[in-house]
Amino acid sequence: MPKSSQPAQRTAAHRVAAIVGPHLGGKTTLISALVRAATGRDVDSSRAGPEPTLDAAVHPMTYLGDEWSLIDCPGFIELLQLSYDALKIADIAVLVCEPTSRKVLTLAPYLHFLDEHQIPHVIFINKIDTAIEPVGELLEALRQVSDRPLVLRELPFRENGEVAGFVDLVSERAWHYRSGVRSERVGVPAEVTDQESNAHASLIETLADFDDGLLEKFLEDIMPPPAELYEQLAQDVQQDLVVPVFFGSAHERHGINRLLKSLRHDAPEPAVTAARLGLTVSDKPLARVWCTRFEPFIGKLSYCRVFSGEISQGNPTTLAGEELRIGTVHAPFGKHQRMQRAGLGEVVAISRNETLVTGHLIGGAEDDSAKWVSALVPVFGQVISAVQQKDEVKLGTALHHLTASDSSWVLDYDRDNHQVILRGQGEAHLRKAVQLLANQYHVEVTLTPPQVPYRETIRGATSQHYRFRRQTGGHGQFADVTLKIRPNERGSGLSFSNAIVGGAVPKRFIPAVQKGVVEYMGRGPLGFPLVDLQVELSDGKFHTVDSSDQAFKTAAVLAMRDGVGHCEPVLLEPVHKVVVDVPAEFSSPVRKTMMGHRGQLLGFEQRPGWQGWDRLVAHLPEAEMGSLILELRALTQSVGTYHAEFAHMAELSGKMAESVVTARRG
Ligand SMILES: Nc1nc2c(ncn2[C@@H]2O[C@H](COP(=O)(O)OP(=O)(O)OP(=O)(O)O)[C@@H](O)[C@H]2O)c(=O)[nH]1
Ligand SMILES: [Mg+2]
Repeated sequence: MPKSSQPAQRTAAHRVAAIVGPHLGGKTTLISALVRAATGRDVDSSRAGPEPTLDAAVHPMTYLGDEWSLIDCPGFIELLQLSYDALKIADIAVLVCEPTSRKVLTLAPYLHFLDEHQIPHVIFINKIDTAIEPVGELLEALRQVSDRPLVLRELPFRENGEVAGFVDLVSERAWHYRSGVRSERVGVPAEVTDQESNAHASLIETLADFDDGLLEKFLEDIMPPPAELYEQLAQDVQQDLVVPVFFGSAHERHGINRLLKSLRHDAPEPAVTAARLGLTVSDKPLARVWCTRFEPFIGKLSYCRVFSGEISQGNPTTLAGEELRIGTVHAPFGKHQRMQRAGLGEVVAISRNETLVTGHLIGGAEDDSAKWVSALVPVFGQVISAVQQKDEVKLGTALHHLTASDSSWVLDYDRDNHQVILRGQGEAHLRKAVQLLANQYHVEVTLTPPQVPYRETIRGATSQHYRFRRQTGGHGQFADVTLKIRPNERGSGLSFSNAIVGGAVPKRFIPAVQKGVVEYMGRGPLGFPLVDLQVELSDGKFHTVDSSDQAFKTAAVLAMRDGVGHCEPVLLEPVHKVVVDVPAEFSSPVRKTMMGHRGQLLGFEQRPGWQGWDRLVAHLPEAEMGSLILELRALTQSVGTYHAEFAHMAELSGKMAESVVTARRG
């Protein structure tokens, strides 16, 4: 037997593997299969079949004396943040995919993150029991989306068209799948021997790129022993130089032991991961908070991974240099039983510590939150409001919890309408929030599309006179103003000036005139706030007894009302600069969609650092952006995305403007 497939003498420190990949790839099923193969126990026998995973879940596993935490990550694209957060503390990732090259594009968001952060990873092609395509074709498709060289670790052989087993391309031994139990060792089937030696050679060739000794042997046609290959593979995987590709069936429990062995052998120790993450370890406690949750009965739980020292209850430590006392320490799974302590590499949940947030480094001397990569940018927003007014305070607290538990949920405040907007990664992401609010916080909410912050301005100019005079009871009210109203430069707001010389209107009344003008700007003739006007007080009259601030303010408001109406009021809509990233094959339909949304293309280039992707830059009216992400996803196998920033206000006229104004008038 090759040396490395025997239990090693030394036991590794507790390691963490994050299981990631697109929705329905079989991640949860794979974790059940791994835990069962490693321990002989089921993860949770009460569950009939896996449901879509909505939160990262930690599963403990002991395999050949090694302790593991497997993190089951959600696959929905809108919950991607939770995978990213888990990956940031993992020693290794298993990227699970389906056996069709058509779906390979959906791996891009994961592969890019893994490559960018140099996180060691392996690919597991799952559902091989349903595979029709040859594995070679799949591998080619995978190579199109991976920056790192891929190393096929197994070669399949088929019986009656179905994959019946595999040849391990390092040991060159063949295994035949058996239903529900360990695979059986068989001879390498004759029909794959040629293919096998080619694949074996190509594995060595890839590894030789990273080792001169191996390269020499390869060039001299000397076959290195399996032990040397295993060793080289482990080294390369740990440095994220190569990515081994396995296949199997989580459902049929095929190919599971091979994957377990790879994890055991190829995943780096937590100390190595700490170094990769730039953490300085000592014997003092050091732990990164990677997940925050609010559980019924327990309350806030901060999940952290220990990178050095020990985390235990009451243990005094620091947070960004300030003193921090660790509360109760819990197991990060099941019923969250209390734990005495957690050591190197372990994942634990600390309860009810109000200061801790995701990304914090417990034991850190300084604030290093910059090392925690920021959140995904929001791409979809809705106004969120409590159905019952009495729930508003409760909703505030609950939303605070939500945004702490998933940094890709963010709150925005719409000042025009005094509404709270919940932003996130899409409709389903927001629906998840609604469900949590109902089930866990007992707050019923509604989601409605946010209102576009339209403005209005004028195209023409006028000089408007208004005399305000009223005689009621005692002394009357009198103010007389003439306002010159003109368009102002776009984006420059209101410029008010006083051109009166000689005291036609005494200085003390000028602020009241200005107040009246400003007040009128709050709502123009079309029903929206007015912007970009020049208003000059050019003339006026006053009365020594009857004039007052109030009278001048009223006169100014009414002069504005009459005057602006004569200046061709026009609607302004916000336009954003939108940067859309999509796989190149979808650029053309995406571009059409953008044009269909009144987009103006500004630029078109290759997405920097993303081979095979395009970047479209366009001006797009905010009114057209409400469902942009949903349309992009529909066109791009869910991987297309965008970010936007406000660019300018643009005039809107014609039928569209009419319907906006009509809607405003109700
Ligand atoms: N045929 C076949 N089906 C599988 C296999 N593994 C998983 N499935 C099925 O695929 C479906 C999805 O499996 P899950 O394990 O829930 O997938 P997941 O990746 O965890 O999905 P999310 O949590 O939503 O991302 C289930 O119906 C599984 O029974 C497999 O190896 N072969
Ligand atoms: Mg799942």
